[in-house]
Amino acid sequence: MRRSVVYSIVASVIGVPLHSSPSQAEGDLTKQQPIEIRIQLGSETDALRFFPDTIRLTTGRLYKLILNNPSPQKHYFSSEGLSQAVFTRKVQINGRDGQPIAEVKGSIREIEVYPNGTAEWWFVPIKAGEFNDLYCTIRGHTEDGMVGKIVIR
Ligand SMILES: [Cu+2]
Repeated sequence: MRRSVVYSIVASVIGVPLHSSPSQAEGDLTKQQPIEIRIQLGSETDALRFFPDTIRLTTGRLYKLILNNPSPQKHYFSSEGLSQAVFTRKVQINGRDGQPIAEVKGSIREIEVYPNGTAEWWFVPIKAGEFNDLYCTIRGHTEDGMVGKIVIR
């Protein structure tokens, strides 16, 4: 009996995992250094805009979308198209001192950011597309121009 076979049997008996979990797989795209993109939701003077309002991404790269709200009111970052085109690694919520206070895992479609708040959306785009459905879902904000476009190549 070869040593690896013996190890397999012993490992299965004593419950040692033979393989690392999928999230630690070799070649895992989410282990790249993230490309940071800062997006402002609104402004200090309460402009109802995303800055910038066009976001360009490339498939297969890890991004850290830093969503910051410097305005006096809350805003949403919502795009069904983007949510369907990316694999989310996590959303990280930071406290006022910039230190992380929570991480959210799983599919994300919409993020609400409160005044002076920041959330980081870490994801890998997995399919190309052009999405004109970025908007803030608060009543009146879309109509006033709080919309944007996401281009994935
Ligand atoms: Cu808004």
